[in-house]
Amino acid sequence: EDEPLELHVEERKRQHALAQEHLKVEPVEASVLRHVQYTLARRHQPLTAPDLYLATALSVRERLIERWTDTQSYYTTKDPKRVCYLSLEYLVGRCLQNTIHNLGVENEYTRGIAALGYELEDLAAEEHDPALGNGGLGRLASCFLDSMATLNYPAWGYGLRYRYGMFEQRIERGQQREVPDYWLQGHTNPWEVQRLDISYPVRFYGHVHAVRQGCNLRYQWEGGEIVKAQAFDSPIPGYRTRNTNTMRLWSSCAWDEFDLNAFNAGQLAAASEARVRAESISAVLYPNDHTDAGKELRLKQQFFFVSATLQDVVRRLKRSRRPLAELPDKVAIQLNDTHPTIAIPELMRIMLDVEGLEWAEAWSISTRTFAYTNHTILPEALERWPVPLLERLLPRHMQIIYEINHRHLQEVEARWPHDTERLSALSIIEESFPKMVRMAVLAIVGSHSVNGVAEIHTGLVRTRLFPQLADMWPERFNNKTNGVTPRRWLLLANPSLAALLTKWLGGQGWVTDIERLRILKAHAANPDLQQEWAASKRVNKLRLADYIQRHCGVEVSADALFDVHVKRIHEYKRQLLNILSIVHRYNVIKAASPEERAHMVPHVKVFAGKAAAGYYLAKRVIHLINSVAAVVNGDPDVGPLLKVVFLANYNVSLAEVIIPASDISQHISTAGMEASGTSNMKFALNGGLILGTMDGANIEIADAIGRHNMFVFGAAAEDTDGLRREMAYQPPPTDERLQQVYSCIEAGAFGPASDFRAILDSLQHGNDFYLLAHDFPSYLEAQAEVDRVFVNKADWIHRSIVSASCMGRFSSDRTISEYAANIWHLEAVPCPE
Ligand code: B1H
Repeated sequence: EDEPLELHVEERKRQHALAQEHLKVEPVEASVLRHVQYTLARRHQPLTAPDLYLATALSVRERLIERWTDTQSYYTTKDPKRVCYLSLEYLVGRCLQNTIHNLGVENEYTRGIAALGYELEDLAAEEHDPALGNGGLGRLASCFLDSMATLNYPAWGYGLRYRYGMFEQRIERGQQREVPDYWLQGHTNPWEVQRLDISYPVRFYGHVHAVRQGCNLRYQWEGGEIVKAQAFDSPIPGYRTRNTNTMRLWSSCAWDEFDLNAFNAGQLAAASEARVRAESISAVLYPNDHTDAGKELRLKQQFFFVSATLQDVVRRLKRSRRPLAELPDKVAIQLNDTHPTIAIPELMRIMLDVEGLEWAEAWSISTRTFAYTNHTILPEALERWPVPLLERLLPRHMQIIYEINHRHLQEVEARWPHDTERLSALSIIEESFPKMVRMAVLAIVGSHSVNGVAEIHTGLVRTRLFPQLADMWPERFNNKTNGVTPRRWLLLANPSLAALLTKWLGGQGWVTDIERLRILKAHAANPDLQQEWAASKRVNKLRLADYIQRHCGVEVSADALFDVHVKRIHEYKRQLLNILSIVHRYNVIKAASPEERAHMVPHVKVFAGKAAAGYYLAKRVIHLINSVAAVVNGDPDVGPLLKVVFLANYNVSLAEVIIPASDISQHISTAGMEASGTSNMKFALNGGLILGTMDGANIEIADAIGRHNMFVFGAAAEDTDGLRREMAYQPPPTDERLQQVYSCIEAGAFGPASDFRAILDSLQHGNDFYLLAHDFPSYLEAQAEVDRVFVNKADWIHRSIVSASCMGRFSSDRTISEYAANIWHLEAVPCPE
């Protein structure tokens, strides 16, 4: 990237040819063994899987790096418009097989590794799965990076390199225990390069100093504490294209010069304290999905990564000798939720205080550069920072936010004179005690685009969350329905289905064009296809059954219906509704005659997901699931008719095992609360059917695959408010079956009732905000329908084929093309081979 523009093209071509030559003469085995010998320095020891994994990764990395450096210098030469995706979370997943597939060297590597006596798949499992994110929002960022590279967009992913990622979840005595995930320890990470030459100072605290310049005042932010942001780059290879983009993650450390002063003054203790404080900024990921804890360190993380990123962006613009006025023509910055919103006042500060631009021009540049994605309307997730905290930590930014707000409210006043209600609704500052900065309002005021992540969600953002802002700037609001990458979620995760698709669709074209799956729809009734389809599903179910056996010690049959509910544990996602219905199913089985039992569909209920460490009710739900599992699985009277398992430590690599194996997956959020959901797309793409509510992307999936191919139940989003009011006014009687479930738990059927008191209270004496009791009867009906269809194998497979074949719209390639065309105004820049 940093190669001078005038690099000799001829010389580069010669180097390239030499490297090609070199690659040709060195087969996989030799390259891997070279790394074992000379990089790992293990000549005389026997080959172990961890060593061989690392050597293989290093071998693959060499081929990757060549494409990467070529792409970066090609971008430098072409100097096209770029997009910078700013995200506090990335859930990358393991890299080895993804890289091998994208580079198209899977045959070579499979054979080479086999010759060394190992299976590539087993080596791949040695890789630690980096978990630098919470859930859907972080995984979406990684799917987007994959699509941007595959579609040849010049794109950068910027984020934080947490030393501790998402905690490792262990289940002990049925309960969650959090273990720190020190993912960098004990091995080198072959998928990143530390850029010692790329680092920036980031300031905190201090004061603002005003200086007179002619008849103007200029402001200068001074003093305080300076921390160093150090770049770590990871290559993001596109699928079967030379383009390889960069994910740049910042790591915090002490600023040496700053440190040295303290050292010289003999203040060693102070210096080492400063070092610890500096390093703490990128130390841990906050594991609070959907709750804004308002912690100072979190704000420091946000500003730290944003400041380093903007310095990087501005430096690159200047290096191409362009004025800041051209920024919006050269860079689009996408804010992944409000987490990086402090970038808006920071860019303003740079332009006003450092570059000397006037407000009007700076503001115009800024708003044309930024775009904001909203991912939730849950009030507890909407970020608000106390004004006193901002004044202390980022004094100049607070001033700028006040100025932005002042000008913004003047505009409001001009359009709607004397409308105080509107003024306070539209204000960036909430007049509470203490005053708060509403980051979402700041993000919308300071951007040219605000998008939701599914049709229904965008509608709710417009009408419920920010009606006055949508009124003011209707053209700013738009929808970009989420998508998932077919590379990781089909090609890699489901080799048997991938092989089937390649065979039936006449080649691998579907990997970058999953609309092609639609061709299969016409063949959904073809017995050959059906038979192969079922065989593929069975392979995946056996793989999951084996995992369950090894990790839970529970034997499950691949003939049973695999019913999966995996995602973060949250009240609105209603894992509780599911486990209550399982208790009901257990009651029904216990009461059934042998004759009735013979007609029942055996179920394997699979749960997985993490609860935020401080989320008490979510942790009780995990406990309840495990307690029910222990009783049900140990009841000889139930046998294979019902098994319940909770798989610990849900993450990307576990998802890759679970998703292809599902017959049914549950996406049963209270309507109106799940912005989109993305695993629903992954499941359907892998031939699983959906049991769900009319929420998030489920609605669009139902449209695409046909509503009769989905099992739908529950209240509609537009009815939830009314229902809550009615229930508060006149509580309806509880469904008898649900009442019986409560009684079983109360009676201690699953351990001391006191363990589940809080859960029962939330349902019986709370206001049933999440509408569990309301939706329970229709949920059971939908489940009965699932069982009826499942016994008709041909019908089931038909639905499975039709729904997978209609999922073309839910590729992140489609989503990214829409962002590029409508928000970023970006063109593809394919790097020549
Ligand atoms: C989503 C979050 C989120 N929405 C705050 N919001 C966080 C909010 O650490 N925090 O403070 C972390 C995450 N995550 C999810 O985004 C939605 O719930 C899903 O429905 C959606 O599919 C996903 C991607 O758009």
